[in-house]
Amino acid sequence: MTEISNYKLLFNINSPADIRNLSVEELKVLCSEIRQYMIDVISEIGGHFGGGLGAVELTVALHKVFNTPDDKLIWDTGHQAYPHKIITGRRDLLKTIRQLNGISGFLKRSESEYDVFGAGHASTSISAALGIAVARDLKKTNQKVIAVIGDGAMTGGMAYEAMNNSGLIKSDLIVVLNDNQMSIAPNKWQLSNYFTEVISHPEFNKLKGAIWDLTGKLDQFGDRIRKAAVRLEHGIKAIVTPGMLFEALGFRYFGPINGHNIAQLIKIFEHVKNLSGPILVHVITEKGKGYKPAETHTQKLHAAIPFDKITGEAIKKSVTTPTYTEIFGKALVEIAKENPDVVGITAAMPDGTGLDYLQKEFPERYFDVGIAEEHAVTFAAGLATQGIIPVVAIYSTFLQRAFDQIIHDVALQNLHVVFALDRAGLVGADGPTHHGAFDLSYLRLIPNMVIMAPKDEAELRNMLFTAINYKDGPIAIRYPRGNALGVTISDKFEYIPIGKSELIQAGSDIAILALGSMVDYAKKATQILLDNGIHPEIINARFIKPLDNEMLKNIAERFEKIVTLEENTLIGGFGSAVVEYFSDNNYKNDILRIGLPDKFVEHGTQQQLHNLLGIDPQGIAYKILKFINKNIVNKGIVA
Ligand SMILES: Cc1ncc(C[n+]2csc(CCOP(=O)(O)OP(=O)(O)O)c2C)c(N)n1
Repeated sequence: MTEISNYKLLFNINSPADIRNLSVEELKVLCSEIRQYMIDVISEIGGHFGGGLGAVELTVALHKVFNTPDDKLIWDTGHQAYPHKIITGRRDLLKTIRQLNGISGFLKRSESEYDVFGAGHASTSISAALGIAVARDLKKTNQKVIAVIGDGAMTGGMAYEAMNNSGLIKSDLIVVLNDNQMSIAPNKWQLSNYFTEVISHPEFNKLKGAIWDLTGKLDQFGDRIRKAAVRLEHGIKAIVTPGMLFEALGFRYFGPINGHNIAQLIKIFEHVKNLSGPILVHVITEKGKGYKPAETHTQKLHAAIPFDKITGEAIKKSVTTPTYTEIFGKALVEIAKENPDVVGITAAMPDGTGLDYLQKEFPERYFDVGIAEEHAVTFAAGLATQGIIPVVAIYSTFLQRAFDQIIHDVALQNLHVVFALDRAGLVGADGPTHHGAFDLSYLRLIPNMVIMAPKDEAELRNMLFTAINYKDGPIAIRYPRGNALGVTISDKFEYIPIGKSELIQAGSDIAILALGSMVDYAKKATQILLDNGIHPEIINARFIKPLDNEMLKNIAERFEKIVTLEENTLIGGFGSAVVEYFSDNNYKNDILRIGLPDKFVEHGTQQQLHNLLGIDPQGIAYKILKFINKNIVNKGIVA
């Protein structure tokens, strides 16, 4: 379906320069072709979808009016930038998006000169754009700087820190607020309600024309009159437009503009292009625009797995085991039914974290705080001071944002907050911005923190039960993205003694201390080791902090060579903790640490990445055989 003959214009567009001479009518055709191309490609390979569909006209208008890449266009989060990629020379590469060696699903500086600032995590664009604008001022050049931020990303505090600073610095900067009233889930942005109220007010609509007239004429005046008029404009707008907050922060507000009307978008961008100081253009768009299933099922088609183009229904390959996310979400509801003090907190990811189950069952004990990870943690700390048991469910990668809140607001006061870190380890297609590669390192150094990782879904349930019933302080569980192993689950919960590991299989030649997802890989690697005459002892560490010192002592005394296995960066992770124990206790055993390298791992499937890094069962077995100087005589087959 992506044959060139189906498209009149799209395949002539190899860079934004090619769209600058097109008429408005031609641009409309181009926009519908970009949509069709996105539908054709993404229905086959999956990827972020709804945000991009809604930003097509906006993207085309920005590249038409501004002289990219000299003018600097900075996208927030990056999942909505597929149209941007398509018209900046990566149209044909879209078929490779999020695949091993293919283009990234987000913005990436090394990928294109049009990707001015890398993204993946939300709410960074205004800060980055201000930095770029100030650098321009210092270097006395004159590029335009434009940040595009979604209403979802506006729930992140950093956006306001950046706006406040922009208002102080007064550098020339245009912020485009792409307002589709959706985050992934319905947005939790309080200002949305305010905008809706103002915009639908009849007085606003009467006055709007007059205000824009004034705004349009301002720049024709001389300096003194202009200054006075600008003040007047600010004053009037502050009273009658929805931009009061932005005006108060020092931005000139323009909007709201219909974000699917390309002619109007071009007109407003042409107008604000030459204005000075911080400008905010408020654009209203519809997520999923132009593709009915994505307009209707906005949340489901924010990001899609391959789907039927007609119905929008996902094409599922086969019946699979439940995901860790589902297991967690359902277990939380079971525990919450018994314990009325338990509440759940998500930062804009109800489905992603499995908290949607709690939302349905106990809406009053469920809190979506928006993309506000720092706030989520301190909010939880406040709840915990009053005897509530907050379960903060945040992906490993996004909890990085709340490092100080975990230390200062939770751990220092030794508050009982439960952290549930989904997507710990390599996440696959989302790549380096989203891999959960660092949580063991950033949590392990915090006093009072207990950290667990389950070997399978049954253990995840028991760890959640343990964490909720452990009253002595902060406690974290990290578990991987994707389907669980399919083990039998008991409907009874079991408390796991804090700091106790589990012997999986006794052995005599080498000890493998495995953590979380790596326990299963260690078991699978055993066959190759056995084929080569090596009998490993396998231990499920369960706890990274506190470590099971009794087990470590026993292992140190029985084995000369020890291997640690983890899906976390080797720096400061589980292996580091074990090495510290050995060093502190004067043990001289040989230790091999297997885990993630000290580099950012690219995107690909989880399996491909494990294989490339030698942390799949086969790679693990080979590394162990090399460690004990064994020639590999039998390569073995791993399921
Ligand atoms: C710090 C952080 N938390 C959570 C996410 C997950 N996330 C990705 S996109 C998104 C919604 C963004 O909404 P918005 O900015 O309005 O963009 P839209 O998709 O609506 O265009 C969320 C919550 C993230 N990328 N970064």
